[in-house]
Amino acid sequence: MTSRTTPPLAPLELFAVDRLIGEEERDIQATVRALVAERVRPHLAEWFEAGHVPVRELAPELGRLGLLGMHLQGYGCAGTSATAYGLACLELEAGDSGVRSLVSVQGSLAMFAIWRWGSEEQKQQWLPRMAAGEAIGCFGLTEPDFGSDPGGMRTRAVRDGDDWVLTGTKMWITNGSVSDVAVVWAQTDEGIRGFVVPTDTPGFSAPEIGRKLSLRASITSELVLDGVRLPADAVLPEVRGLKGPLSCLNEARFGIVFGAVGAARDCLEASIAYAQERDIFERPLAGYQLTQAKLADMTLELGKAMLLALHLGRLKDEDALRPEQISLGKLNNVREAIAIARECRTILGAAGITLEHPVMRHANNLESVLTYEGTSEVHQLIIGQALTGRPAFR
Ligand code: TGC
Ligand code: FAD
Repeated sequence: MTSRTTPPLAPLELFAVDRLIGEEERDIQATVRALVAERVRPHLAEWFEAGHVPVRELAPELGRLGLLGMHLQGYGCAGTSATAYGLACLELEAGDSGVRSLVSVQGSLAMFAIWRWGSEEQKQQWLPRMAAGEAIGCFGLTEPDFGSDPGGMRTRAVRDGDDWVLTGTKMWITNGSVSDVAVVWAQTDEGIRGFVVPTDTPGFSAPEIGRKLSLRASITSELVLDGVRLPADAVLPEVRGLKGPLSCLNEARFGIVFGAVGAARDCLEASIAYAQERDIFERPLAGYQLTQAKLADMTLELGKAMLLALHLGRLKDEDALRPEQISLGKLNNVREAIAIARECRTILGAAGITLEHPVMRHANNLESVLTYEGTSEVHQLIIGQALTGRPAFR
């Protein structure tokens, strides 16, 4: 019997992924990791248990590091590479999917919609404050009866003189009740259009959705638009049709491709650390072949997910990333992350069901991540259409 041990390697170290990441991107990643360690991780169990996250306090700190609208150019945004943005999402989600979601919705959905499709006045009015985390944004696409099929939305904007009047309900909206501005998508006589809605406009309310078992360190709300009257210049002038909101989803889904790797990495690292310390039948759990088979298989999937994320990041940096390729990454990486989280939970035994360890919190969060930004089935159908040329959504 041998007792020889070798110094352990971290799972992604084994893949030597650092060699694929430039120095500046590595620095950004390390900075976000440090922020998460100092400012987020110590509070996560408490936030998750309370079903609350201090968005107003956290956002300016995220803004100071340039994480809000991070890969956008101008208007106070950091203008980093897409890969750097992805790596930031990875580190944020290694903390908690809810914190990554806060950043995704602010930067990739609300800010991106204004940045890509807004007027110069809308950009000047909102983007610098949103980049600084002084103004919070949300993105209202989903409705109670239209999630996967947003084209069916019933929220309607009608002209009244020069004004627009919005009526309808949006559902499952991240940051809704803490937002200063909502980007709301609505049917009009000219097709689907986007509106920039200050949340203090009469007729707007955002009741919070409670009793969630997932993404508890994130705020989720309804948006109720009860005859919300907006001036003519509230509409996003540069886009009509579903491609407006779908173009924003591309950005947020890209961040999730990386983010899911972060959640999975955190689970794997936590369960390896636990297995090293936990004695079972008088020796460490980490030394058993069954445990090592689990760890090896999970490391393979984690590393493949990371390599896929980095490949998609490079494609995006070359402006060559197609939406179907983002679907490959979102489908694979979230599906594998949730499988890893569940397998890691088994290694922790009973201790794994508590908030003393991050694993089941990640597993529960990943249930939302699997569903939002296009369910697994929607991404299978997008990939199926790419492979066959036949849309099978309907
Ligand atoms: P379809 O007929 O295929 O397309 C309508 C128009 O949109 C264009 N298009 C896209 N444009 C940009 N990017 C994309 N990815 C696009 N996909 C399609 C398309 O070319 C067409 O343009 P045009 O000019 O010809 O009109 O649309 P469809 O009605 O068949 O729906 C397709 C489907 C099912 C793939 C799509 O609707 C879909 O993705 N459904 C899922 C909805 C979803 O993901 N919702 C997410 C809401 S936001 C959220 O969840 C935030 S969670 C918090 C967080 O992110 O952290
Ligand atoms: P449904 O569309 O009703 O789907 C139910 C099931 O049917 C799923 O399994 C789905 O895959 C399947 N299905 C759908 N179409 C097909 C098909 N053609 N063939 C076979 N099966 C199919 N939305 C926003 O707009 N903004 C936000 O900020 C936001 N934040 C969210 C935060 C959280 C925590 C959550 C959970 C959701 C959030 N969403 C947000 C909503 C999210 O995008 C939707 O939940 C998602 O798009 C799925 O819609 P749905 O829940 O209505 O499910």
